[in-house]
Amino acid sequence: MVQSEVYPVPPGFAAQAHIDAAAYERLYRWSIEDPDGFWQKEAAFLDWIKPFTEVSDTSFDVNDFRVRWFADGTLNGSVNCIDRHLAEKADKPAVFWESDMPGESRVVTWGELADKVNRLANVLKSLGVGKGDVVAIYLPVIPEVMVAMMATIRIGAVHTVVFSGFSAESLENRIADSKAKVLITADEGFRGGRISPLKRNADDAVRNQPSIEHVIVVRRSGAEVPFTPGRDLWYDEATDAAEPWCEPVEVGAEDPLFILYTSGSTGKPKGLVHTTAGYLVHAGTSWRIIFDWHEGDVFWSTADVGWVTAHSYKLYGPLLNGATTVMFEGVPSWPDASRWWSIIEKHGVNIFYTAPTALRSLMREGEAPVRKHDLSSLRVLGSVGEPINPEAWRWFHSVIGGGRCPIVDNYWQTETGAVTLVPIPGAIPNKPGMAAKPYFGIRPEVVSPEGVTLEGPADGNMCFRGSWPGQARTILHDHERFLKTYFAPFPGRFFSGDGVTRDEDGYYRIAGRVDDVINVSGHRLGTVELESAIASHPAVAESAVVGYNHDVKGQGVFAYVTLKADAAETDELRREITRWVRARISPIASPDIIQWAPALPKNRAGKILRRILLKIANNDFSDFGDTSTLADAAVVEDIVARRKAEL
Ligand code: 6R9
Repeated sequence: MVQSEVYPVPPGFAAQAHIDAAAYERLYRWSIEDPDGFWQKEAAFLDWIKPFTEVSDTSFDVNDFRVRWFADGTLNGSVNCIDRHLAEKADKPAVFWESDMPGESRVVTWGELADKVNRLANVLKSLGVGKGDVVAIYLPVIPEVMVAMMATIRIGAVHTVVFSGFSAESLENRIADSKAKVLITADEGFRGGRISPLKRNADDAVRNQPSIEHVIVVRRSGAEVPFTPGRDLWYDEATDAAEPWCEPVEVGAEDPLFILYTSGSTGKPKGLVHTTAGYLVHAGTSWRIIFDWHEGDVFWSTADVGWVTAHSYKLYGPLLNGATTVMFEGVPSWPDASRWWSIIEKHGVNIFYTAPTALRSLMREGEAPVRKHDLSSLRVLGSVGEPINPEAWRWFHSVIGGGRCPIVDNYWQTETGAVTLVPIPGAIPNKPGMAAKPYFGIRPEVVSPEGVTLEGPADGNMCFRGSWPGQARTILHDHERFLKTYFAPFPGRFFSGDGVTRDEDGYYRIAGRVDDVINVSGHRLGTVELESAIASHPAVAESAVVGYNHDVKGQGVFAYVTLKADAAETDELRREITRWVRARISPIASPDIIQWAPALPKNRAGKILRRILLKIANNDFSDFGDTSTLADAAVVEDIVARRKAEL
């Protein structure tokens, strides 16, 4: 195995860090030998209404599955995220918000945040929202998204945040599945100088969804938008008229906190359910440790609020710790490629957390846009969402971090709630591209396809043995699918769906998905979901989608499309299919390449041989392995000839 480069913990960093190498060793061992003792101590991070008496009751056996943490305790999430900081911080900034439009910004203090949260909670209550009801949130990256989430959990309701870049149809599917009672949206959103018609999408999404009784509309652009009296309310008018105090509702530790949809290897996005106490303990304590946040630090995560990264490490983590965060509505490339760097300089950001795909696209702009700004406030950098390639890692480290900031490459998933693998910055030397070592209480296993747990340096499936508090408890309405997807493949362990390599130093490198999920710019897309969207186009007979290697996005969407007999293979139809997918899922899901294929390679049972299609998509035409199962070998030759002709 090649010895990869090692970047030691920067001089002086360990001495000021929450966790140094010795503390990591000691606490990790404790967390594994005595998980209940460890997590009981961590749970003291929260303010409880009624303390719990039992720490955990867990089993990954699919016939006797249980994941319960701190189960008889009670609490309220919004009190932990907001109220408890008010005595010290009412006038201090909670959020520095930067608009898409340069020069336009807002500062939100903890006191203002609390006021809005209480008022909106009262509005929701007056609309009949109560404990366990679902509130859907379809908002851009504006402080109101934080208010909406906090107001929802203040009254014991459950939020489901839907990425504002998703189409009306994607929003509708999530509302239909979650049976949300209220939808909170905005008139319009801004990104990169472009306007997105959020209210219009919201109207389309709820038209046939009777579960939605009311739509609350934040005025973001101030444009005239359709308004349905009786059903719709303006956020500003309703909150201004509401009382400024709302008694927080006491909820059980295992009551649901939120639902978040993510793509899986079947067509339908799954609504992962996170519960209150376990999630808040894991997200809140780990956020402070892995980013080595100290009182007074300014933290910025560039993630969109629709993803789990933002839930745990842009919203809940900072809120639980009373930290000041930057929120930026726009994109890194608009009006020019120095936008992010100007924001870091303006707010003196100390901890900056982003995704490899963005770094790769900014790298292409060279160093000039970076050099225009003073980034000396930076102390810690973070990366998440996909494996970070060593070139991007080095650029991040030297050009953005000035060679002095550790990079916290944290690996986790919507399902795991918060971090599982991470180089804790004061404790673990960096190796570029490696998410390094397990977080406290996490027991990683590299498992062979036959289900054998491998020791030492090894390649295999990324699994975790034993429960941790932040893990999702179920898929909404589909517990069977939850067990089948995550706990049945390798009995006794949670299976992530990722491949992994462990080196001779016990460092882990995530190799990417081993299931039918592709990772485009850090966003998970199910190939089956993409295929059904494409195949629903009237001209399409069938399609197969694979993720091919893409310089900037990590993976790109490569779609093989078989048309119906009466349709013609034109560039216009390619564009139309692309628009079709954008409208049905989102622009993220747009096929990068559409390859016409008169037929798809299948085995005799009719199963598409994706392995072959993946090689062709990566322009690798050499050796297709065992092709004896192909029903018709000529199909592959034909696709190869067509692909070569287009290169
Ligand atoms: C937090 C988040 C999860 C999938 C996961 C894996 C990939 C995330 C990573 C990473 C390598 C990292 N992934 N972080 N791969 N290194 N540091 O992204 O959650 O949106 O559910 O995606 O993302 O493939 O399985 P989610």
